Amino acid sequence: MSHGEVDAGRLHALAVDIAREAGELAKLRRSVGVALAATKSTLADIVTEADREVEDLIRTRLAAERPGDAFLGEESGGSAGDTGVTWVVDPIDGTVNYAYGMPAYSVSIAAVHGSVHPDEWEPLAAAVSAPALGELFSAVRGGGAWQGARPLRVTTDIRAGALLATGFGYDPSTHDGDLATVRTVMPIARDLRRGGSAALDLAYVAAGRLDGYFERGLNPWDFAAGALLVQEAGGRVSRLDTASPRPMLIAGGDEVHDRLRAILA
Ligand code: LIP
Repeated sequence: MSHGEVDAGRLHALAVDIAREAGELAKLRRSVGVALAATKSTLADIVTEADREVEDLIRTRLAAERPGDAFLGEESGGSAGDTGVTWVVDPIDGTVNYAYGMPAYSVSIAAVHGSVHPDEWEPLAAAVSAPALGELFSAVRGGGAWQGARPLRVTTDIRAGALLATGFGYDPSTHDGDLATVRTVMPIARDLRRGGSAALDLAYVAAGRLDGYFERGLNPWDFAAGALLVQEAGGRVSRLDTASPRPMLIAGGDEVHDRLRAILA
């Protein structure tokens, strides 16, 4: 036992089980048509009825299995607990992809210990389910990262340049600055991908399908699970410019991580 007598292995098994069930619900709702529930920070920042229903399923399952844990979800906010464990949840990451019928969306569930601040929490377990793609990625602190039964490992050879992913926020006024950031990073890149789900981008870094990832302005629920996947796959994740309203997240194997930090810090 570690982290205040919390069994990370049991949290991992629970995260995987709930992410799988929540992913199937998201896929079912997508198959019958998606209803827009509301817009948030901008007209482009949408929430669907499925986002809310999936988060409710996750929250209900966790309350039943782990009643004393805290919760922080993208759609329903936070609730306190008394066990030291907080579940950080994005019910459908890649919501715009989901609304348009594109398969690159994911259910992201992480269990952290101690603080709910990303620079202070201790990640314990993670699950990222991509139901439309038939894949589930998971990790347990100190126990490795997996896609199904396949162990994950970040890449190390970037002699041809790094295959990088990034993303852009919902506020159009930030796009010029983010595109300028892309321009500064391209000299180390072989190419760039923009998948639309931070959790899935980070899972792909962990799986060696991307060499690295960088993005400004993510919310804790976007990266809580994916960051542990990368770390348990031998990579590194850092938050830069944390005093700004849009901190920068970078992830990759050692060389890519350090080269992104040198450019973006
Ligand atoms: C999304 C992130 C993505 C980012 C989008 C959005 P959401 O999260 O996963 O990387 O580029 O702007 O923040 O809103 O789909 O949960």
